Formats: sequence, structure tokens, C-alpha cells
Amino acid sequence: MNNRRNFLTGAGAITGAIAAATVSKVAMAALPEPMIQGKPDTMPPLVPNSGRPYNPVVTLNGWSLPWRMNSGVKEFHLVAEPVVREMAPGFKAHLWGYNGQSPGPTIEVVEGDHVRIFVTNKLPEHTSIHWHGQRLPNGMDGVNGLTQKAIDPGKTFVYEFVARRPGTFMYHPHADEMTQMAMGMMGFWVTHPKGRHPLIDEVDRDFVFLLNAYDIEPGSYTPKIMTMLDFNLWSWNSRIFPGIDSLNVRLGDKVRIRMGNLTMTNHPMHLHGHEFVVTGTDGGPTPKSTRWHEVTTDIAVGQMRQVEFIANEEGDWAFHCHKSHHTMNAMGHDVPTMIGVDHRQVVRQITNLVPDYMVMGERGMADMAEMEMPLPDNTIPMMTGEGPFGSVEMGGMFSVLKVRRDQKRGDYGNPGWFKHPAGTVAYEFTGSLPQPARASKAGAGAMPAKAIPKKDVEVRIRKPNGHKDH
Ligand SMILES: [Cu+2]
Repeated sequence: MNNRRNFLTGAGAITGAIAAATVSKVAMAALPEPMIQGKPDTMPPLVPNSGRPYNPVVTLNGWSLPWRMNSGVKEFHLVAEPVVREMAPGFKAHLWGYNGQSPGPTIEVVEGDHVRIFVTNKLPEHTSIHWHGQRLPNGMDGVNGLTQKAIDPGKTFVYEFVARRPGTFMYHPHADEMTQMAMGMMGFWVTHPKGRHPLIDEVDRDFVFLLNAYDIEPGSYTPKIMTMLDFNLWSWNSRIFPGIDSLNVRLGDKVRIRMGNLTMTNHPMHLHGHEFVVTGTDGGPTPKSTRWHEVTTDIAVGQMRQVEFIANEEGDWAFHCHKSHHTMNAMGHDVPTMIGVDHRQVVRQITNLVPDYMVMGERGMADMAEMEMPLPDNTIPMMTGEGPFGSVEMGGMFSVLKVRRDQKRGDYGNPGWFKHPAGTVAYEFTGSLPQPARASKAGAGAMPAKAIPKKDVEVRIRKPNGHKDH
């Protein structure tokens, strides 16, 4: 084993104690005690206190599952069960998950580990777990009906295999998948290399999270499981901005971010202020000759990607899915486009009948983030997040990479807002403005149009409300 830097000693003391608690004398003979997590906070990395050493990952708004060693086998205990997940402060969803949370805890093992996972089903229906991306015996692949009998409610099954290749993996049910994944059943898995690996660099910070999505009607608590495309909550680890923790790093840190996509669509993940390289896919580490720098990487459904970069620009850098509808929360849909429509006459007439009537969106949607809109209980505003300069006008799949010179090694805490050096923030110009260059001609084309209207036509169409008709 090479001499890995252990910069996480402080945080490890806490989680080490949790890991030790799983190994009670009584339990050694039977099932490992299930560890349950009640809080949606980002827990400090789980420093290994048995088995081979490795640099642990940090799960955004999540945690890693402690294990016990039993005659050389690493034993974990997952409990599939209904959970209440706080998706953002003040917004709770009734989901299904593992060990108290959705997603379930991250499982971290080392290449070559013999792994045994006990899965107890406390759901009202049968389940199974598929170990997405793993090399394993066919009968351990977790496909209900094809490779195993379903785990009925109240039963515990055992999965056992050797973690053969290092990389980034996921786990999820392969039984009534449509329901169980729509309800939040999924988790992350990282297999660390057993020694120095030519394609896997050591990093200072290693973050993981799953991309997931829900359709929860404003004012209700349970996802609509039949939804195939029209989700209204776009989340990372079943959290939505501003409920997603920031990724806090030290200036000059080598940072890895691992993401897995278990939604129904792709997510182009975009980082501000830095270029990264994709160093691994669901198939494992990529050959170095195939890596190039980019600032956005698309993650398709069922895929995992890991990106790496040196955090060498100080500041608060946005990190988000670039599909703008995925950085919106509930109410991002079903609102007609009203930009440019002058409502004043209509509003005057309506307020005679409905005194509280308010018009939204004629100057764009930013108004909505500023107005205090009355919302049903348990609804997250469409766009939220209060930054140092006002509303961030974002929701959903959005967080912030915080790069700080004075962040301590091993400190994953939020350092607060960036203090911009004087003269480095965009500012208002108050002098006299020269005439700006402006395109005024309609322009030509590849060839003349066959029939040109006698008078110019301006298209003014108000899009139909909702998605129901297409
Ligand atoms: Cu997206």
C-alpha cells in the first residue's frame, strides 16, 4: 500500500466512532446492525478503520455506510424502507429509500474486497437490488425474476461478490423499477483502487451525488410514479437548490466530482470558472490519451461520469445542469409565456372582480423570485436562493463550488460568501452612453425566398398553457 495522505483525521474521529458502534458483540453472530441516518446534512467522509486504507468520498447531503469485517468479508446492511426526505428547508417528501434516507448511503469498498450485503425489505411490496456496473456472478445481479426471487416484505436477502474493478457505480432496485426509482430508491457505490493506479489520480476532495427527479404536485408529499417525462423537481441526492450543500474546497486542491444519472433524461453538467477532464465513465477510468478539457459534460440516463480539475480560481462558482428548466422548482411548468404582453387593461378589469389578482411574467420570470407569492403548504418556491447580491433565481440542479485560500485541509465546512477583491465585481456604468452597434436589417439568405409577403409580418403568439396537448 502506498503512503496515502490522511488529511481527514479530524472528521474521521466522529465517523470512526459510528463505525465502531456497529460492531456490538451480539451482532457479530447475526446481521450487522443497520445504521440509520436521520439528517439530510452532508456527513464528513467515512475514514476506514478496518480493511485496506483509501481516501474516502464525501456524499453531497448524504453519508457513507459503515461496515463490519467478518472473517475477511466486508459486511453491510441495507434496509429498504419508506422515508421522509427533507428536499429543501421547509419542504418534505414522502419517499422510499434505504436506512432512513433517499438516496441510500454511499457504499465504499476497495478493489479486491470480498463484499457481503444484507438487504432487509421494510417496504409494502417486494424489491431487489441491482449493483449497476459491477462485474459479479450472474445470480448476484439483482434482476427480479431473471436472476433471483424477489425479496418479499419482511425478508432479508444476502448479496455477495468481489469488487473486481475500481470505479464509480450505483445501486437501485430491479423490481417494480418504475415505482421504486420514482420513489427515490437508489444509492452510490465507489470502489477505490487497491494501490497506486496509472489512470486513477489521488485527489484532495472527492465528491459524489446522484441526479434524480420527482413529480410532486405543489401542496402534496408523494411523487406521482406514472410520470415519464414531465417532472417538476430536479434534484441531486433528492435535494433541490437552495437545499443542496455547496462543494467547499481549498485553493489549489485537486477535486474529483462523481455523478450518476438515474432520471429519465440527460443532464449537461456545467462548472463555472474552471475546465475539467472526464477521467472516468461507468466503464471505469478513461485512458489518458482520450481526455480533453471541457466546461460541460453530458450525463445520459444510466451513466456515471467522474470529472477532475485543479481548483485554482478563488470564488463562489456556480455548478449546475445546463438545461434551464432543470434549475427550476415546482411551478416552472404550466406557466404561459407573457413576455411583452401588456396586461394593464385586463388587470384593471379583473381586479374589480378579484382584488388580489396579480400578473406574473410580463418582464420575464425574475419578478416571481422577488415577489412573496402565496404558496400551498409544503411547496418550494419556483426559484429561490438568496445570494450576497440578491435572489439567485435558481432552483433544482444547482449548487456552488466554493474555492477558498484559507479553507483548512479536511474542513468541508461552508466558508460563507466570497469576499471579492476591490474592483473585481461587475458594476453599474453611469456615464453617457455612445450609440451601441445594433443589427437593423433582416439579412439575406442562401437564396431569395419564392414568395415574400407584401408587408412585414411580426409573429405574436401566446403559447398554450400546460403540456397536456402535446
Ligand atoms: Cu438537467
